[in-house]
Amino acid sequence: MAEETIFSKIIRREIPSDIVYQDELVTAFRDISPRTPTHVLIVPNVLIQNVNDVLPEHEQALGRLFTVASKIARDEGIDEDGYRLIVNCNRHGGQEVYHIHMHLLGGRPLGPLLSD
Ligand code: DGP
Repeated sequence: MAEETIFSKIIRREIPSDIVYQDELVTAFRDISPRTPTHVLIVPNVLIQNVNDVLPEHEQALGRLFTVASKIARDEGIDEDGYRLIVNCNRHGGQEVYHIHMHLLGGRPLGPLLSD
């Protein structure tokens, strides 16, 4: 059984966070250390540690991450200029929180995908 992270508490609204969207499948909230003017994390409400643990039964919730990313990008007014979606996995991917999440980053030009 995967261990819960701080994100489960955010999803259940047990600790404060800036939630911008929530439905029965996913929750989206502003990153605590934003790297760009818009930096939102979109997470499935169910705990999946990372991409290595994704199963066919998760497809609906994980598909919803994209639907909601598209909506938030529009709401934030960054859809036309563009933005970046990132999902980190494990150590080499730079994953810090082991509850799968999609970063929505935008609001300024982001440059090349990798800096080194
Ligand atoms: P990653 O490296 O992909 O696992 O990104 C984890 C992100 O989660 C990182 O950008 C900071 C953010 N984060 C960590 N703890 C919290 C928290 O308690 N609240 C919020 N809003 N964001 C958090």
